[in-house]
Amino acid sequence: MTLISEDVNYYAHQYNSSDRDKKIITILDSTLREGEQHPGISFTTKQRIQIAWMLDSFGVDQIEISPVISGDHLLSTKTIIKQGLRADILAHVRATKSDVDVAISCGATWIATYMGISDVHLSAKLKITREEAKIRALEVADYIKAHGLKARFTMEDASRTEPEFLTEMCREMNARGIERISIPDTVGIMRPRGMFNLVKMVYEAIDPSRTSLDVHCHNDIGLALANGLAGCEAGANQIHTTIDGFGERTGIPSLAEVAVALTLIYKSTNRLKLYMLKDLSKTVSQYTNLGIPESRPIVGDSAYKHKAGTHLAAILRNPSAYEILEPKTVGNRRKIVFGELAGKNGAAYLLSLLGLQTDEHEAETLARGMKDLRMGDILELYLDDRLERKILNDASPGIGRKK
Ligand code: HCA
Ligand code: CU
Repeated sequence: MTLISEDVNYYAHQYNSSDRDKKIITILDSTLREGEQHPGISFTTKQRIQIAWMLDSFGVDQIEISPVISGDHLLSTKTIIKQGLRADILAHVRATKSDVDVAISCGATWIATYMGISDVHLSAKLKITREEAKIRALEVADYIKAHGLKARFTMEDASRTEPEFLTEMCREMNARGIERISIPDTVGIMRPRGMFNLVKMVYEAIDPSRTSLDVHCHNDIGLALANGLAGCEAGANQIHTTIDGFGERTGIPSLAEVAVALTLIYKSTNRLKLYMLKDLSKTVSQYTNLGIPESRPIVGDSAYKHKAGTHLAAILRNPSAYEILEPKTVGNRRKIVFGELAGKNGAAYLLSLLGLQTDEHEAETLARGMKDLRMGDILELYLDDRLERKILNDASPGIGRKK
């Protein structure tokens, strides 16, 4: 059977079932809370406000910040709440009445409380029994609801919690009309199928019309993004991110990867301004001084560089041969790398940029010369405007691209 489509990624989308399971999945960004838990990161109040504005304008649905860390965080939380952004601002605090009071004093309308409910968290951290934990959690939930506020409850260390206890806690929260429950893989131990099973179990235990599920996955083995997306396939409708994936230890999924995955391969309808992704990453890297690894997907400098001769030959005709999206749609740029791997087509392009008339023989000589120099990569170039324009006209920009 031959399926005919204009979209070069058509068959990939068929394998992914992207057209079948389209559903709206929103993003909560936790750069200001989880992100600041990354070693070496501490924003100023002014930086936090700027990041919140940028995230809001980018289009995330919720932004999380903790007011209880310091006086400075308290001030940031109050000020960000006052900005009247479109995104909900969630004050993230421990599940205690005194922490909730701090969140309320900030003017928060959304409060996210968390409690470690696995046996190891109950014994090593809270030093209470499951029964005591349940009483405390429900008291706090009732307390928030008595104030007429919206609430999320995080079942911290959910992936290592006894399933009966986890589902019982979720059912109780559900019955109290808690708007959202977060199911985190706090230690990053899950594989995608495991995260799917965990979220599905919770989803089936509650009435999802009363309570929606968030997934929050840590990246200790590098599976955070895959696990988070698996959780969304199982019933969660919101995924947690931070800009560049910073967070406790090795962090959580990056905003850029999640935003592109949701848009391109999950076909989730959204209003995200993907072209801001590179700038968001640059802004945060200026504030953290941690830099952006050049190989980082979407926002890294090498994300859309092409080097091998066979790749260059194709890219110069139609970049879709080796790109899944037009780099400008995520605020990045395409570059080609000239050096010993460039080959005849790369060499011919270089000669044409220099305004030199070329025949095949000259291009081959230059390609051989570059190989014999053994100098590795000699230069990197953006495609010239004329060719970029031609490519943009030939292959439609952005997400759906022509063959
Ligand atoms: C933490 C724990 C947390 C909470 C996640 C959430 C986790 O550092 O306080 O509230 O959704 O990973 O379990 O980040
Ligand atoms: Cu976390």
